[in-house]
Amino acid sequence: MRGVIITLVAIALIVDLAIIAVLVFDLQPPLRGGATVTITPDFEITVYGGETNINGQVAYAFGLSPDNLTIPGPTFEFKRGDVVGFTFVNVGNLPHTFTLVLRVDPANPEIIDDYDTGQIEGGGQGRVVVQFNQVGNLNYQCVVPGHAALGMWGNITVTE
Ligand SMILES: [Cu+2]
Repeated sequence: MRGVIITLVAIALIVDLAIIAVLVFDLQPPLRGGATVTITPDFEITVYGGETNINGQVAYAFGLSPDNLTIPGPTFEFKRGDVVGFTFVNVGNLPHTFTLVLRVDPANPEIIDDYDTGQIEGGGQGRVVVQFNQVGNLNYQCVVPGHAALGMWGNITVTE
């Protein structure tokens, strides 16, 4: 009997944590492109990213043009409800990602839902479509370990 109760408490905790995770940033629906896209973006943004040189230093960064990558990357400001299609173009040679995260963490990023291009090879492109349903601040980064520490991250703000 005690085992059953402990199991039920554990299940209840897991359910609670899952609900909290959804409420932390309610981004719907988790779209990846292709046949799964069911809504049309209000905005299309092309984000470039890869290895570059900033002030003579090797840097990994994002930008709005291939020859202007910055640390941090461009700040995006949206209104609640905006549907945004991000196309990520890897202008570097190494694999990189464009990924929405709760906060920048080069080693253990907390990826929001499924908003992650996955690793895109040099010269390749990935896509993420997001509806921003909640006011708040979040980040994007490359989730290849260590890349955010070299500069591959940026801010997203959602206002009412
Ligand atoms: Cu990267």
